[in-house]
Amino acid sequence: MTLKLEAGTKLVAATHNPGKAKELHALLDGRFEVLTAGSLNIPEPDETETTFVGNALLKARHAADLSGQIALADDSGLSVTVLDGAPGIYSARWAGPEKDFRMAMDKVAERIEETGSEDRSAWFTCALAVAWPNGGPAVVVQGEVHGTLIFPPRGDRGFGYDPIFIPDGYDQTFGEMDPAAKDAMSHRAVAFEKLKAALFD
Ligand code: ITT
Repeated sequence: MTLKLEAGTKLVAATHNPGKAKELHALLDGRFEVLTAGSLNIPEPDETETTFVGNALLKARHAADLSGQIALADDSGLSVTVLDGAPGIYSARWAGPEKDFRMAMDKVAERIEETGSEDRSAWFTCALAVAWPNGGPAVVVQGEVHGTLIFPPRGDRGFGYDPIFIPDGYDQTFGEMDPAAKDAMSHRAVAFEKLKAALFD
């Protein structure tokens, strides 16, 4: 069986994060009729899996089954080398219920300081899953972008941990960069290219 997403297909973007939703809309680029999880009153599921891929699939299946439509979900996060990959799948949770990313970025800085290491390397991961409703098939891909962390945070564009992350080969943080430049090479863009190749190229 070949899975293909035809242009114009209705697709539920299964995210409650407005920063992500904006980037996913830019990547989907008018190709699909995008419905949002919020407008369909789809609640946020508990992210009980232990990997980005597992949580992306869980979120896509949840939204597809509740909406009866094909759903696209994103699970992503920042991993710090000297913190053994933390916060990783807990990236959103480090910001607490208030979603306070200034606090989360301070926590990353403190934890790195505590190690005594000079290593500031880190990477973002994005898993994207597309699931068909009613226990139908699913496709999941993953992309990464590597870079260096800088403190204090710089720039007010983007979302989440963007102001402390400088991708390799650039001198601005994701928080300072033009959003189109981020969308051309981010972990989300890399994952999206793989999804396109699998489902709609
Ligand atoms: P949904 O599950 O509703 O999509 P969420 O924010 O809970 O929203 P995740 O569980 O995937 O999503 O958490 C990912 C967190 O990692 C997110 O809240 C950001 O703080 C961070 N993150 C992911 N991609 C990022 C990016 O491109 N730039 C900055 N931070 C990012």
